[in-house]
Parts: sequence; C-alpha cells; structure tokens
Amino acid sequence: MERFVPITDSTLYPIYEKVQAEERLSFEDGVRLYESPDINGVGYLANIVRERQNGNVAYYNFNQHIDYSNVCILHARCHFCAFARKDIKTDGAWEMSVDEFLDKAMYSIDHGCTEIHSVGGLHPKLPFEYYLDMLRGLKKRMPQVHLKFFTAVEIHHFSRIFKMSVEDVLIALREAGLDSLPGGGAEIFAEETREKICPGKLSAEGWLEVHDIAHRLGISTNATMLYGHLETTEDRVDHLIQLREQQDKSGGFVTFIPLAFHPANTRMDYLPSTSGLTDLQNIAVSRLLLDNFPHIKVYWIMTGLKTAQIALSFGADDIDGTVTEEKITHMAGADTPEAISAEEIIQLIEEAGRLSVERDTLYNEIIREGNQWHRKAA
Ligand code: V47
Repeated sequence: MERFVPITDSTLYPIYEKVQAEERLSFEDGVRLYESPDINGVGYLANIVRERQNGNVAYYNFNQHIDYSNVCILHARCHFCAFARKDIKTDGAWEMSVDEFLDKAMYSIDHGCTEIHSVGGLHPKLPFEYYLDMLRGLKKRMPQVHLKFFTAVEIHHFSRIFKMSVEDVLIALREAGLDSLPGGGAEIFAEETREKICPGKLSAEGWLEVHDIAHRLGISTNATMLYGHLETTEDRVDHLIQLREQQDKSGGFVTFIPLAFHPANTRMDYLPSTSGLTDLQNIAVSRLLLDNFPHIKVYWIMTGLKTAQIALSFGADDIDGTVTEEKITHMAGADTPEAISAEEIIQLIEEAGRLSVERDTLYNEIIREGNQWHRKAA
C-alpha cells in the first residue's frame, strides 16, 4: 500500500521530491515554503529532515541566562529592543559587579546547572578585565560548566573599544574560560530592513565575520534570526541562505534559533505579536533550508510552551532549557514564565511523543542524579 503523504498544496510536491532525495533546497523553494498555505505539509517535510537527523530525540538543557548589564551605546538605535538603557542612571538600568555576577551563577551551578549563557548591552565603560574576571571566576570554581558568553556584536564592540583584533579578543576570552558564543545580534541580515530596525548596528558581514573567526579558532557558535517585524519573506530566506553558506565555509554553528519579535515597550510597539503559525513556519522552513545545521531550537521563552511542544514535530529537536532568569523577552512583554523546571520540560517533551535527553551546550548527553551530573562517555 502506498504511504499517505499529508501535503495538500501541490506546489510543495517538487520540494517533497528533493527532501526525499536529500537534495539542497533553493532560494525559490524557501520562498515557496514560506508562502504555502499548507502549514501541515511544510511541517511534514521539516519533520522528515528532523527525524532523519535526530531521530525521536528532543534535547533540553539545564541552563541559566544572566545578563550582566543592560547599559548600551546602541540604546536609541535598536528599535526592536526593550532591554537597553542609556546609562546606569536611567530608570531600569543595571550593571552587576563581578562578585554579584559570580554569586548569581554559582547559585544555579550549585543546583546542577551545566551552562551559563551571558550577554549584555554594548557598555561604554566596563574594562576588558571585567569580562575576563567573570569568565575566570566561574571557570576556576566550576571548570566543567560550559560558558556561552557574548554575542558577535559584543565581541566586535570589545575589539573596537579595547583596540584589539577580533581574533585577539576571542583568544583572550577563551584563555579566561569562554567555551562558545550564543547566536544573538544577527537580527535580519538584509541591509535595507536591518537599516530600518537597527541603523548603525554591526552589519551582516561583520556578524558573519566574527563567527567565521570564532569557527576558525575552534570556538563553536550559534545563530539566530529575529522575525515578525518589518522583514519580507525574501529577507528571511536570504538570512537562512547566508547562514547556510557561512556554515559551508567554516562549519562551527551548532544550533539555529528563530526568535519571535515581542513588540511591547519597544519603538515598534505598533506591530502585532507573531502567531503560533508564523512561529511554526519559521521553525519548519529553517529546518528545511539549513541542511548543514545539526540542530534547530524552539526557544520556548519566545514561542510559549504550547507552540514549543508542537514545534518538536515541525522541525525542532531542541527546546532550550530551564533558563532560570530571562530579561530580554520579558522586558518586551513576554507572558511566558521566566523559568521552568527540568521536570516540566521532560513532561512537555514526552507528552509530545518524543524521547527527552538532557544535553550540555555541545549536545553531549548528561547523566544526572539530582544536582550531580557528568557527561556520558562517547
Ligand atoms: O540578540 C531583542 C533578540 C536576542 C527582542 O544562542 C528580541 O542558544 C524578540 O540571542 N523580541 C537575545 N527578540 C536572545 C538570543 C538567544 C536566546 C536563546 C538562545 C540563544 C542561543 C540565543 O534576542 C537579541 C535579539 O536578537 N531580541 N529584543 C524582542 N523585543
């Protein structure tokens, strides 16, 4: 008996053939996928690739986000941002001391956290030693915890204000304990739209170059795309294809994370929030176009837990983690919790019919007993 193929939009058939043959999809295929009214058909295609690459497993991790400061020289330029403040005197601004930062991180680490994810605004005054001391302090206390710190935009900022090459910045940070870079700051690469939403911010080429240099130094990184603002379908496809080309060249991206724009308290608050269907579409199309990315993450903080659960059958194989303290999205009106327990994540994954696996940042499996953990031997 021939297997039933749940695709109602016949324009997707040629893409189905390519997916079956494991052929690379084109720019036009990307546009067609985004424009298809058949979200179930698009999700079905993405799920073929997702299960081919990651089987029935859905990953999560035990992590904490700590944003060390929200003072940012670009506070007036990133129109999508509700997080940044002009200076420390401005209402809602903060700047942690290294000790405050370490205390916060150590609390989570003592409770079994395997990753600290830390980013901040582009601070005009903090010295390079501040950033090195955060890393050194944590590495010294807990060498096995993975430190995923600083977006490409922060790395470029350090290179500018400390008058060092990007390569030297990365080498110094790595010596202090940096393990990988998060994927923030990519926003949307298309120049015209980038200029409208964040004029003057590090360009697409600049963002890609920092990741290129990191990969060549053997530092793994992640990638994001901010969607749901002024971008066109073509902008999204262009963004994904630029990431795919970079991955062909330097190969160090681990995970792609589509980020749903949250408009509250931003200068683009006239825009509506993204719908569940748009969120699923971005997960699915990214899984299909990014054939050289090992993982696609649904960031439940931005999509909500219910959409995240469904996304595990629309291309995502990772649901991020416990997070513990999220600021960037919640300051922009997110109504998700700021943290959830590992038990809740496991339940969510298993209810979706997937096998939950706790991972570290680089997708090594974690064996855990309460707060004690180790990486499973390969
Ligand atoms: O760089 C800012 C985006 C990013 C808003 O690497 C906003 O594993 C939505 O990059 N609405 C930070 N998004 C978050 C991020 C991230 C998150 C989870 C995992 C990883 C990873 C990376 O959030 C920023 C910016 O692109 N952002 N403001 C907003 N109003």
